[in-house]
Parts: sequence; C-alpha cells; structure tokens
Amino acid sequence: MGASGTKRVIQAELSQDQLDYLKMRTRMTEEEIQKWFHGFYKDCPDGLLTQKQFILMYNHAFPDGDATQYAKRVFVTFDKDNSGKIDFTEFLLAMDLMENGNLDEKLRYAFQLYDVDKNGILTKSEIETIIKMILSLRGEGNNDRLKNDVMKHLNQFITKFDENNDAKISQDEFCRICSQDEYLKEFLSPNFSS
Ligand SMILES: [Ca+2]
Ligand SMILES: [Ca+2]
Repeated sequence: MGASGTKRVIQAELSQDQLDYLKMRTRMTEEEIQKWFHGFYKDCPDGLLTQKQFILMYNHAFPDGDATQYAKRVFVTFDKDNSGKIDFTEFLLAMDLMENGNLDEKLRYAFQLYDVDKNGILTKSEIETIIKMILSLRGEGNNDRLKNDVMKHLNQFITKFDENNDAKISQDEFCRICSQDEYLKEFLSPNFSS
C-alpha cells in the first residue's frame, strides 16, 4: 500500500498540453483561460459540474423565474460527451461561445438547445416548449398574453419562410428568421445570464 495515495489529489493547475489545446479551440488568451479555470475549480473542486449545481446557478441568476427546465436543456447541450457532468473543457467552449461568439454562432447554438429530439428540425410543438421555458425563466410563466404574442409573431415568420408548408424550421431558416427580426432575436437568443 502506497502512503502517497492517502490524500486525494485535486488538479489545481492546467498542464501546458491542456492550455495549448484550449487556446486552439477557443478565442481566449492564456490569462483568460486561467481565470475561468480558477473560477471553475473554486465552484467545482472535483473538476466536474453536475446538473444539480448547474440548475442552482441558473436559478440564482434568474431569481424572478423558474429556470429549471431551461437550465436542464442548456446543461445537456453543453455536455458534449453525454457524461452527465460538465468538465472544464466543455465549460470553457461554452463560455467562449457566449463571450466571443458572433450572432450566427449563437443562433446555431440556440437551435441545438431548442431541438430537443436532435433531428435537425424545429417543429411547432418544440417551439411552443421553448417559449414556455423562456417565459418561465423570466418569471412570466403565467403570462399567456405574452406567450400568444410571441407565438403569433413567430407564426408569421414560419409562414413566410416555410416554402413547402410543413411548419418545420431548419437550422438555416431559424438563423435567418432570428437575424432578421429584432423581437425574435432578443427573445430566442440564448439566455446565459440575466
Ligand atoms: Ca461531459
Ligand atoms: Ca426537432
């Protein structure tokens, strides 16, 4: 039995290899990566963010609403390898998107977030689910008037873009719709913090 194994060693520093990899995958400087790394390890000393912690963070950021459903969706979208935990690389790639991503990247990400069954198409029922999630996040879960307003607005766009009339929106259509309409862009862009 090795005496060295008695204390659990927590990785508190990034290796040069990890740093190089993260620099290659993001638009962040070494200093920015280190800053995120230390913040992440302060909150998650074992290097993994659980869904429960994530929901708590979201509910903290949106005190007026119930962010649970929304946070669950964001979590599975961030958890690229489906491990049920978010590691630092997954976390940093997501932060890079939020901090440095352009509108098109963010909308493409939003589409993945909303395309619950991952079939590359948003249906009306998925869209309705999204709108409910976002309203609940904002503490407007019971605001039927606002919900109908957003649906009405969106339906106009669906009709306009939906050339074959099947009421389904592809990723390209989604990005086009949101980048052309301030109201929908503001409403449907990913909400990471209040
Ligand atoms: Ca993971
Ligand atoms: Ca879908």
